[in-house]
Amino acid sequence: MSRTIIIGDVHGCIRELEDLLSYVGFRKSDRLFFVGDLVVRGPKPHDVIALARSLNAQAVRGNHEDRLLRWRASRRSGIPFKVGSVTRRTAEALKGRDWDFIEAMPLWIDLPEHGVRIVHAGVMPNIPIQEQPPRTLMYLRSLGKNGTEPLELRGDVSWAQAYPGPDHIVFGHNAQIEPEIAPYATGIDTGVVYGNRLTAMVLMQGERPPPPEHRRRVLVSVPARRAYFVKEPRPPAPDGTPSASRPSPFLRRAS
Ligand SMILES: [Mn+2]
Repeated sequence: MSRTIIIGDVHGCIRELEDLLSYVGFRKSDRLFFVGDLVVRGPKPHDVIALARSLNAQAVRGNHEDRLLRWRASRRSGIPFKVGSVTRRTAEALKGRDWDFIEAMPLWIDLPEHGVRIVHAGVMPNIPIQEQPPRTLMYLRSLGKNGTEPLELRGDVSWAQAYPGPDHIVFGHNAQIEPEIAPYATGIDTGVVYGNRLTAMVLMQGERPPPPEHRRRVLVSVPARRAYFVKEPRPPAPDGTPSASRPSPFLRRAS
């Protein structure tokens, strides 16, 4: 029987991806999907894309793939687009076929058999998917202004908790220690690149994600072998306001 396996943000962590595929007993008959951010920050961008390609996986576009593509476009057009050394190192490690794969990544993937829609970051509740700005789908983290404004920072209002369905959204981007479980959404970025875990949702043929109290039944994860990237707290904005109202759970502890 064919299963559907949706994997959280890999960020170049090839060994943990192999660990997870082996842990779930991945077979050729399974269908494999990724929530985006396959690369950048972790050690092996080319190996991750090559493995995804060889397993006929499909992936939605994450903010890191977006930045890689914008960087490459800028090199071709001559219009400057700044990226940091981490993104640049990944860009230089990618080969031609890796770029083809990244370029083909859509903004969302629908799996009607499971009532699931995969996006990288999230959606604005109550707006049809075709009307969501691409930037929202790749960068959204929380909601501002009484739930009407998309925010790219960690805020106090979760779009996932506010999202009313009916499609079940499986997403990444907002790395947490534990998967984020909402009535009609599941966040599966558990920060493998920061040394936490790599998580997947595994659905049997025709299975829909169970209600929140049973959601864990379809989630599996493997531990990171190490931390590959240390997240620094962002400096405050020039006017002195904090850059986010809630810090990332993966900020380096003050020593
Ligand atoms: Mn992301």
